[in-house]
Amino acid sequence: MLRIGVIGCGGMGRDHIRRLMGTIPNCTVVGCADYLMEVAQKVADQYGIIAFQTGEELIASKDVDAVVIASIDSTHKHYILEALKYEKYVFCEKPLSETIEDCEEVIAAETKIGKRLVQIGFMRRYDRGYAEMKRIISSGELGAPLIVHAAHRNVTQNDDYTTEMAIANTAVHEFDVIRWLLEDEYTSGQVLKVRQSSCSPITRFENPQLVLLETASGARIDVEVQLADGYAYDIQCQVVCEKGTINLPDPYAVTIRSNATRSTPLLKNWTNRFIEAYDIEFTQWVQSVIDDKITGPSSWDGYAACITADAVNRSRGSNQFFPIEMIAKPDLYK
Ligand code: ISE
Repeated sequence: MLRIGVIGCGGMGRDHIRRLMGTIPNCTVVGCADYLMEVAQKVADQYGIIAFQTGEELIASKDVDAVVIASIDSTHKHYILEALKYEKYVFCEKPLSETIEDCEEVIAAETKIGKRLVQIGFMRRYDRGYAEMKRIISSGELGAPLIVHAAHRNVTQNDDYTTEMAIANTAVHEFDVIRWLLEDEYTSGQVLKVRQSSCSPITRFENPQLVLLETASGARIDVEVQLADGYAYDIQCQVVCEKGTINLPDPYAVTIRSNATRSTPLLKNWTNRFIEAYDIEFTQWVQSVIDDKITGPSSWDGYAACITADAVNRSRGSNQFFPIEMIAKPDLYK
């Protein structure tokens, strides 16, 4: 039984506690922490677990074998480094961090230990649709991938969401999953301003935005990012290869025939859209920690996504591609 501590008791943290306690084999959650102590206490009471006073205390506890971080993005680096101090396995929700320097610090700390201890929560890699797309691309049966068209549409976002977060917290999923699908690295990127949607709270963030990326092999990618699309949580991805195209399937949905109309409902949030992916992701993570060899998305992958988001965000307003230049890849991640 792997004993897990969860830092961050917001929507994602609570969903992970539910999953780790109810669905995922060979593990249990022993405690949680949140910067709002009363929130941590409420969740702890619900599950009969310990509410730690702080994330640091949770990480240091002898009762905690491995740590899950689902707190706000700006705290990720700190808690990862803290977990690395104790050489504990740590699963951190994406993004690894908001800054390149933070990512490099995590990479330096992990390579110093000389063992992969960090996994980043890029759950889309565990989605059956994306996994099948990767299998087809890697098989080479459709030839080389040339172009990717992707759309990441949210119904709504929190009050504190910003234009930059649409890239660093939302489109970061596409940055990871497309790089993984294509097995290619980005060389440059930019974001374009688009006619603004009346569904957006315009004063808060730009919506939509259009991201363009180039890869080392010359593939081109466009990602439409919407934070307030006015209809559903909708994730689309099409990879155009030399001999055919591959499309991400929509999630399972029943067909309703009524009122002279045939319809299929769409989902409203990511926790439902990727529920199976999260389950597979955590099942594999727990097993890999027990086996003492993690294989999921690494700090390096978190860094690659972050450096891409950084270049894209810096390009805003310039109408130019900004270079994406990574440091040399440490052996640990090869
Ligand atoms: C959120 O943090 C996620 O990870 C979701 O998958 C994404 O769709 C959303 O935009 C993010 O805020």
